[in-house]
Parts: sequence; structure tokens; C-alpha cells
Amino acid sequence: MRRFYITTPIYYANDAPHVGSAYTTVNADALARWHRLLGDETKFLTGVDEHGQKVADAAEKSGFSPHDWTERMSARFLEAWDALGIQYDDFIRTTEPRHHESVQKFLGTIYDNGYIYKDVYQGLYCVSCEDYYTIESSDQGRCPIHGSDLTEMEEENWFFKLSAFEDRLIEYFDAHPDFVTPETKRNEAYSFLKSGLKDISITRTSISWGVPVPWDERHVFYVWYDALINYLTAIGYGRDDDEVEKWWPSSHHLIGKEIIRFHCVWWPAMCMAAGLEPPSHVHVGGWLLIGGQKLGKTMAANGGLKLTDIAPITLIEEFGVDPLRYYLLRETALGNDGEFSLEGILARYNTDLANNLGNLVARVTTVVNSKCAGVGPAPQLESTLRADAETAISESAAAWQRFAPQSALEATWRLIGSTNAYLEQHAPWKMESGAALDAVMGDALEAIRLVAILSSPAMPGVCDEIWRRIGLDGSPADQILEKSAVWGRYPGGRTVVKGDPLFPRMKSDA
Ligand code: ME8
Repeated sequence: MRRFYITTPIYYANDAPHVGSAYTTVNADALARWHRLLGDETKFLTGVDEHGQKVADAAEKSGFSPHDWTERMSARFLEAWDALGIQYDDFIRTTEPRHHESVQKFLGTIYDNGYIYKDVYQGLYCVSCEDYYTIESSDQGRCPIHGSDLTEMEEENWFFKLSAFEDRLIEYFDAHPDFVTPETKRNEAYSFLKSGLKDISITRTSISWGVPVPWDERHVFYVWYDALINYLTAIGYGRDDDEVEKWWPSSHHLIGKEIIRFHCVWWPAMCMAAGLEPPSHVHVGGWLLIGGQKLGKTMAANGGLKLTDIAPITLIEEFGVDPLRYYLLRETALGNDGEFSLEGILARYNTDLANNLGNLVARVTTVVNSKCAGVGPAPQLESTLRADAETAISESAAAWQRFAPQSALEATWRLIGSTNAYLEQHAPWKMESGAALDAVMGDALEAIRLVAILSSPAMPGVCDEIWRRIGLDGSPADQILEKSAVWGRYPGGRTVVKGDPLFPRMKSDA
């Protein structure tokens, strides 16, 4: 059986989730749902990154212990993901004992393999990035991403010999051209690699909120060093070798573009140092921007953007969960930056959802009720719509396969467009009841059935409802694509229900 292991970054538990975290999570969820339709054994991992100074500082500022703060924030993430219909198979919290165990085992192995040594770290640090800078890589002593002052640090730390892996990493990149996608991001990681790697400090004594270093209990691991290992914790590293063997190294890490270096250079090197294969794929997404600015928690604090106004739950209340998911997947190609706006959601809602999909379902269910006694006719085997449907199936399958939900939905919407055109051409609302009308309506119902399957990774709730309205049992998610996404499988003879509009039109002041 084919397997599909997909992960999101684990989000910092310094604050509640926002639309940016929802963006990556919805993309991963839709891809996982697509692979379940393919019949792949699928594992979708997401979670929260609860350690590090940024989280400890946020807790202190709010008057909580780090433990109590991360309890609250983790609950907020779970609540948001449930509201967004995120069907994760595992939700990891880095404070869990299973994670501490895997981290200590993994880094203990690297230590035993001779890739960790003690030295004095002296340099600059950005707490918002949880990352190191040199004077040269900083923006005149300030963080190049956040614009904030950098903290001068001097500590005796344990270091990882990243420099020892330069050649092996270059070889790995050369041998696996699809390790990092899209290619522009691969080139970015590759040029970083080629510019020469320095060893990295991986422990801290200045904070205690972290995973203790097993061979030196005065230290905790630097947050990135514990966080990356979550991808192995969740598949039983150090606890269940069979599970690790089953799921690793074939894996798909979906990340934002600011964490390329950690995932495409540090992480594969860490795996090599621990005697494991590196992850097989890293897919890099761009950023959602508001007025050209990254929509992140730290930016909000610095620049006054009110992210509470654009929390996923607020948007769900305003537009509904499936329209929001659709917008996040459809508006911006994964890998590119995209401008986020309420007007943009509204435009997609009214055009793609209300006018195209909603109108198609309403027309067909109405005519079947008024002219076919509410019973859906079977499709014709040879129909002019068939070729369009087959093109939509093959194009969207190819797009989901290459991690391009936007193109997959474009292909699906072309089928919606041609089905609406087919109806306009035949104008069944003007036809007499009888075989000719049945043929047109059967074809349209079949196209709707296929659209429901192809759109279900993006809009699971609405597609379930469409499925029910055209009289089918179960849900599109129960289907296996190869058997079901085949023209002519709508059985006919089913009761078709004309319900309320799926997407009532919204005014721009909504
Ligand atoms: O970096 N547009 O956590 P984080 C699109 N804990 N995606 C966005 C976004 C935006 N404006 N803002 C955030 C961390 N994201 C670490 C990860 S993994 C081992 C540790 C998404 O809470 C995007 O996927 O800062 C980005 O990489 C991630 O949230 C960063 O989340």
C-alpha cells in the first residue's frame, strides 16, 4: 500500500493561531484528504512548539507559568483546527513526555556519534525568530526580519558540527532534485549550503524552559533543535523502530519560506548525524501578506496589525468554514506570496462559489424536482460533458500530486463552467419532461458528483451536502478515486433534494 506522511510546521505557542498558520494547515489538510481519496495510508501531523524563549517570554508577560500558558494556547490551536475541519491524525505538543524521550534519544545518538562538542557562543540573537545572527547577516545590528534589537549573547554551549555535513548535503541535493520544491526555494537552500556552513550552538543555560540535555542537565536544548525532531517523535522514534521504518524517510514537510534553512539544511544534517536518511521532501509555501507585510504574530506586536480581527474563527463566522478553506487554497499558488484581503474572500465567495458551484447545484436540483419528479436520471455514457469531466479529473489529480491545490481547483472549476454552459446550451428548464431532458439532467448530475469528489479535499462539508442532495449515500470522502472518479457512475433513480442555497450571495458590506 502507498503511504503518505505530511506535516505542518509546529506553531509557536506564544499566541493563538492566525490566518497565516491556518494557511499552511489547510493546505496540508487538503493534501492529506486528497491522498486518503487515492487510498494511500495517510498520516497528517500538526502541533505546537511550546519551548523556547519566545514562548517563555509571552507566558511571563501574561502572568502565566510557561506550562499554564502553553496549555491555554494549545487548546486555542485545537479549537481553531477543529473549527476549520482539519482532520489531523496526530497533534504533537513538544512538552509531551514522548517528545522529550525522542529528543533525548536522537540528540544523545548524535552526541555518541561525535558530532556535538562544547564551546563558548558569542553573538547576536533574535527572540522573535529564535535565531542567531552575525553582524554581517543582521541589518546594522537589528533583526533583518523583525527590525527589532538583537540580544548579545555569550554562553558556554554545546555545538553541533553542522560544517561536517556540507559535502554530504550537497551530494544529497544533487542526487534528489525534488528534495525541496518549488525550484526557486530549492536554489535558495542550495546557495545557502554552498556559501559554507558554520557549526551551531544547540543548547542554552540562560533559560530552563526546554528539553534537558541528557549528558549535561544544566542545559536545555535550543528550541529549534527540539522542534525539528517532532517529525520523528510522532512516528515513534526511540520507542517503536517498526513505525519509524514504516514512515521514514518518505515524508512531506510543508513549511513557510522563512524556515527553509532549518528544514532544508539543519534538519537533513541532523538526520545524517543520527544515522538516518534525511526527509524526502520539503515543500515551501510563500507568505500571505497584508499590504505587502507578513501576517505574523510578531509583526502584529511591532507594527500594530490587529491579528485578532483575522483569527480563523472570526473569518469562519463571517464567511463559513468551506469558503474560507476554498479561498486559502484557491487564491494563491502554494510557493508564491499572496495578498490576503476580506474583499478577496468575498469575491471568490460570490463568483466561484455562489455564481458557479452554488448556481449549478441549484439549477440541477430545481429542474430534477420540477420536471423529473425529484428522481435523478442516470447519465449518458457518451456525452459532450464526458471529455471535459475526464480532463478535469486528470488535470486536478496531476495538480494535487505536485502539491498545487490552486491548479487542482482551477481544473475542477473549469468542469463547473462547462457544465453550466452545457445547461445553458440545452436549457432544460424550457424542455418537456422525457428522455431528452433526462439525458441532460443525468449528465449534469454526474458532473456534479465528480465535482463533489474533486472538491472534497478543499470543502469537505459542502461536498458532503451536495452528495446528499443528489441522493448519494455516505460521503465523497468514502470514495476511492480510481473507482469513483470515472464518468458514468452516478446510478440514477435517486431522490434529489432541492435545499436552501449552498452559498447565499453576500454583499460587500457583509
Ligand atoms: O516557525 N503566511 O513557528 P511559527 C503564510 N515553531 N504562512 C504563514 C504566515 C503567513 N503570513 N505566518 C505564519 C515556527 N505562517 C516554528 C516552526 S517546525 C519544526 C518549527 C506559517 O508559529 C508558515 O507555515 O512562527 C510558517 O512557516 C509557520 O506558520 C511559522 O509558524
